Amino acid sequence: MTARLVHLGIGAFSRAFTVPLTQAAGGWEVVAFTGRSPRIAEVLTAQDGRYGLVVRGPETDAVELVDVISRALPADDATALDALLADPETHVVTLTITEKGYGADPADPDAAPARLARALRARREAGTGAPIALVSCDNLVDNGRVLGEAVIAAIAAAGDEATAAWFPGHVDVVSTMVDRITPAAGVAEQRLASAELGFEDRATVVTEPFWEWVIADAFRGRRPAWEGTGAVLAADVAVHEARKLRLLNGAHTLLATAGQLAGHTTVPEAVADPAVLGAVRALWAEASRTVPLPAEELDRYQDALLRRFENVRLADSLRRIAADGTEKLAVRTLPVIDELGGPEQAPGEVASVAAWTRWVTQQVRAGREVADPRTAEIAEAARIDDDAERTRALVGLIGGSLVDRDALAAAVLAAD
Ligand code: CS2
Repeated sequence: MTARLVHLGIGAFSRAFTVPLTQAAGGWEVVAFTGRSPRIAEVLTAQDGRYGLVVRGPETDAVELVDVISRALPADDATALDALLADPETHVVTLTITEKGYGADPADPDAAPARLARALRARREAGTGAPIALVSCDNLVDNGRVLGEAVIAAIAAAGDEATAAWFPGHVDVVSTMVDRITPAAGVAEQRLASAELGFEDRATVVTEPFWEWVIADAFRGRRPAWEGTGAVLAADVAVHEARKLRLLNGAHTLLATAGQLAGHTTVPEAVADPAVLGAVRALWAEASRTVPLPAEELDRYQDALLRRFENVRLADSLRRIAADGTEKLAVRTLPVIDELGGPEQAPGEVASVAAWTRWVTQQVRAGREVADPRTAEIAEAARIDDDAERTRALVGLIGGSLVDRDALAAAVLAAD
């Protein structure tokens, strides 16, 4: 019998990554819930959950059919989520809810942690004994722990002591490191997939051939045999998360703003610019010192990253990556500055913060909205005339508690 996996946050990334890998593992169906916008549920439902995955290499495209989604539902269908989690055939919930999804108010009934808290209550009340695993697939270090804390906080906010007591015996929270670059797909990719697959595909995703998934080996219940597809089950995911977040994502965040300031629009254009590439290399040299892996392995990883960034056919957009800077700098950049002993010891990382402050200022002053959970505060801060005051205000909006903000603002000003 087919086992069931529920996914929360069915955006392009999960359609290019966790969903096709779950299909490849075999024997599972996926029920997908959207993020805040219900649109993709309508699109997927209209095409029976099927869509095309365009795998775009440096020279050729391959189109794969993904047809493992049995139902696609809007995030606010709480009745469906509760019923699905109460069902013993549901063993796994994967999540791609982005960094901001984890910081949501635990009492916000529309946010993923509170939705899960309620659905877990339904599972407990139904007397479903089978363990269930909540698997975070977002770009955060220790994402399983962060997810577990967010859900437990939501259970507490609901005053649900019975589910809080039941949780440790029935729910596993699992960390994973996820990696597959997935730019936004356009009409050209939809046409390509539609022609190959023989139906009008409006949910096409485009991605690179490379992918890497390291999953904590922490399931008491059933799970797809992802290791059969090439995913790695590991005792320790943290070191891989640090490697990927600080080197790949850290460089992306720098490229996104420094690249746009230098007049580029895509990742391959930005890394072809020697000045921008020099800044990436400086950031990598610092970040590498904080990742406990052999130097040769980190060197090889950087070379491989560069090859991926250079894929001109993928042409990942810098504007897409520049979104949510206050959340991304908090997990990709500030921890390195902190671990190296402060801004003075990490000029390459400080340059990324400086590029972000300059880029948001430029955007706001050109009348463009910066996509970020703190967009209104960014707009207000970016309009401050005094350089020192503006820098302090902007740096103060970056999330997390690491790194003294006055020292960081001073270093950013000195870097300008
Ligand atoms: C990017 C990521 O949007 C971003 O901030 O850095 O989406 C990146 O492409 C993925 O993490 C690659 O695995």
